[in-house]
Amino acid sequence: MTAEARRERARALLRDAERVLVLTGAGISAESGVPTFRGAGGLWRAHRPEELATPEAFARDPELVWDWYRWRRGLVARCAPNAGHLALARHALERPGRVTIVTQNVDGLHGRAAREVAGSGRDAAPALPLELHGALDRDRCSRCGRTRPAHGDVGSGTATAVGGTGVGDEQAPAAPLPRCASCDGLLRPDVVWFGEALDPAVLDAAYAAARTADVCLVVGTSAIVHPAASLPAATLAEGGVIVEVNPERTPLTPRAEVRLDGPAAGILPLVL
Ligand code: BV8
Ligand code: ZN
Repeated sequence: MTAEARRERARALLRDAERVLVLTGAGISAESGVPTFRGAGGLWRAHRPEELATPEAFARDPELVWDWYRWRRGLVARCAPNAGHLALARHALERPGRVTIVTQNVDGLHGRAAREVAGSGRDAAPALPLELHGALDRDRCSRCGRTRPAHGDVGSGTATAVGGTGVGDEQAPAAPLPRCASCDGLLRPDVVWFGEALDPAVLDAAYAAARTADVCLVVGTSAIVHPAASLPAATLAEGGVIVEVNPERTPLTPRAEVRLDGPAAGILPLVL
């Protein structure tokens, strides 16, 4: 089947679908400049996510983990939604209640795309994603659970982010660890680390959408992190089909009705 024939097949499946579940991973943000986790650019400043995105790492060295997340916040704050995010947001806004976007990403780019496409006149809600793994730009108290937007903490993790002159004083003392305004507990990024449970309400909503979807559109995920990677199987189990957008094959590829082989920012605008 030619690439265009595959795209036509995907268009037909998405056009005829009453309900669509979209599952996205780091690959959809690659063209926005956000490193993926396991791809070639999958290093986050010489750290692998599996080694720092864990409660053990945070307990062992909260300063290192906070410095890493501050650096990531700074990097993501300089990125913007790409044509793939915008095409998905437009698709969801045109079909309110029929398209559910579920993301493993914590970069907030789907939410920014939804608000950008909706503009000031429309409600962005139909295109806002279920964020399975939390959000980089939110803090949570490790003691009482209260959350807050990441105040001015969107630093680049370097001296300038902590009030240093920023001129060559990269080794400025790290910022004091952020503490909860209510209970003085140590704050942490409000993301789900490896070994931590996902928010049950978010996961239940994602599974409900997966079970009722005619099509599960899987974009830019290596499909190895669970439980996220098991959502497409829930669509298959109820008779739905998988459409995969990824330049590489994944464990889901053999079960996909069609795989569109290429970058999300190029393919999604052609298909949605
Ligand atoms: C849990 C937030 C239990 C933090 C993240 C052994 C077997 C099975 C499971 C496990 C196991 N050992 C451990 C587990 C469980 C573990 C897991 O699945 N590990 C994996 C590595 C095997 N899962 C967990 O720990 C989860 N929790 O199981 O809890 C429990 C239950 C009850 C009570 C207590 C405990 C929690 C998982 C969440 C971890 N947090 N992130 C942070 O970001 O700092 S996960 C992290 O990986 C990101 O969220 C990321 O999104 C996610 C998945 O990665 P991908 O998104 O797929 O990204 P990746 O780089 O891998 O792939 C990119 C893809 O894009 C590639 O395919 C590439 O080809 C493609 N691509 C590249 N460019 C483009 C593109 N596609 C399109 N366009 C492009 N331009
Ligand atoms: Zn607290």
